[in-house]
Amino acid sequence: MGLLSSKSPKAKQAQILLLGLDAAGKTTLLYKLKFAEDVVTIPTIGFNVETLQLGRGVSLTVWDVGGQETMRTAWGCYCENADGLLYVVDSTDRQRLEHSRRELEHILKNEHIKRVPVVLLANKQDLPGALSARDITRKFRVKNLCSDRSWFVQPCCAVTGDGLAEGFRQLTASVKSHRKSRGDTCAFFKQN
Ligand SMILES: Nc1nc2c(ncn2[C@@H]2O[C@H](COP(=O)(O)OP(=O)(O)O)[C@@H](O)[C@H]2O)c(=O)[nH]1
Ligand SMILES: [Mg+2]
Repeated sequence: MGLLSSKSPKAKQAQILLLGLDAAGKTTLLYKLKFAEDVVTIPTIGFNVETLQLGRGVSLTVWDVGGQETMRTAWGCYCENADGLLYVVDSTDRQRLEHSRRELEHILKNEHIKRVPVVLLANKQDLPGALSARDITRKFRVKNLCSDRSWFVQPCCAVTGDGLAEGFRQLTASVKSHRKSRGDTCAFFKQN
């Protein structure tokens, strides 16, 4: 089943928030990981919640919160209990790049996700004219935005799945060390 392995009932879940502007590719990405297949997406009203098992006793609960203007005001409500943030960027949408950057800046100010690790997914790398991960890093001024936390920018294509496993792996590792640094026992990362 693609990236996913069978469910371990004992594994405690890390809460991962999946955000980004509408049409960035969040739902495509989520279902690519979950079902390892292509799905036809419709704009998300409210949110989808999915639990992914990524092996080694790690499972992630991903909140795919709708990205339209009206839903964006509600993003903050989902921050409580988040262990990590996946922020999806449409690397071809140059017009809304600054808009997307501002939304990320805004969400990172939420006190519930202070120092919570971030992985930016520079999505739609299959399309001509897509900005590279390096371009996105620079244009988002990620070093400044995320100076208080661990961050990583991962190029990916939600349609083919390229780069998704790497992005999740990176986030999982960062969440793990973040929780350790907070003194958490990190029980949910132990082998069950
Ligand atoms: N070419 C290409 N299209 C993508 C990619 N990811 C998503 N899409 C398309 O972008 C559109 C919006 O995707 P969706 O997952 O609904 O975005 P969401 O609003 O962020 O959930 C859909 O038509 C997807 O098929 C990608 O990596 N490459
Ligand atoms: Mg969606």
